[in-house]
Amino acid sequence: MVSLRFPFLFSQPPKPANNGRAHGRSGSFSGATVACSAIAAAAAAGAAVSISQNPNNPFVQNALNFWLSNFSPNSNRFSPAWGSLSLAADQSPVTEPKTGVSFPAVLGDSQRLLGIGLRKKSVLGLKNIDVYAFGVYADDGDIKKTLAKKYGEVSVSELEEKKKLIDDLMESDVCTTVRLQIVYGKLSIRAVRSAFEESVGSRLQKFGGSDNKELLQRFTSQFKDEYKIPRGSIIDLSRERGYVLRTTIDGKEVGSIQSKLLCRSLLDLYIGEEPFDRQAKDDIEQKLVSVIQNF
Ligand code: DAO
Ligand code: DAO
Repeated sequence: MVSLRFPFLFSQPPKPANNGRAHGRSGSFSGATVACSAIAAAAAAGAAVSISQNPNNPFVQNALNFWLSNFSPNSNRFSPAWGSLSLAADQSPVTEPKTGVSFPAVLGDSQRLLGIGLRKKSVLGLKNIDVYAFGVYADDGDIKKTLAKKYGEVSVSELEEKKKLIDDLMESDVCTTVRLQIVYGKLSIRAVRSAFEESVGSRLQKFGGSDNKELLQRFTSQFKDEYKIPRGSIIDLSRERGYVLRTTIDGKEVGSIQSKLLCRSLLDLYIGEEPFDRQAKDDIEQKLVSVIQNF
């Protein structure tokens, strides 16, 4: 009897999403990948049934070889094409339902949208305002090189494994972009600075321990008082190779700062332990798992 890794696949059925809200948000971009996985699962199930009936049938053997080379999580033979195919298949933009803001599925050819969410802020404890919608992107090739190798063979459905995976993404040198699309119409640079000092500042403290005022100031001093960030502005915060955090506003570069701690702290706002939007973090985690398992 041939030894197969089917249990891996069967213990990991592709989950389109964990609830209705997530499905509404991510359905259009995860659909293709999920459909492919479902075909793979069906093919595997078919092969398994046939094998138990007649393992020497050449048709069955061919089908099995095909499945093993194309869909086995440990196989590298066809995976580059498979990887880029699934990136190309995930082409439809995703719209954040509350604000109607839309995010492209792919940024700069190789960064794939993992999930979207909403940053709210409570003002004087009285009302909650929607400040911006965000999308988290990560480089497909980097995910493959750095994370798929490590997690491709383990069952990432385990909560503990998911936590390690997301921690690894935050710590790693995988190129990522957090795109912010401003929806609040009265955002002042002063408010941005003070929000940043509070949110990122607390993370710098948490992960860096010592005094990080200088780093914080270096970052906030990039935002000149004369900048305008009206509703509709797009701010990209990109972690580039070597832990360089590059900020652009509407495509224009504002500045770059090399700091692993700063990069880590920024990503923590969206995918760390106390994210701005918990549902977004869950969706991102889920999407990352499915990307890794479909390489
Ligand atoms: O107008 O008083 C007010 C509310 C301002 C809220 C500002 C929140 C800023 C959040 C950071 C935005 C980063 C682009
Ligand atoms: O939401 O609390 C938060 C912080 C988000 C990071 C903000 C980076 C802002 C860069 C904007 C420059 C505007 C001139």
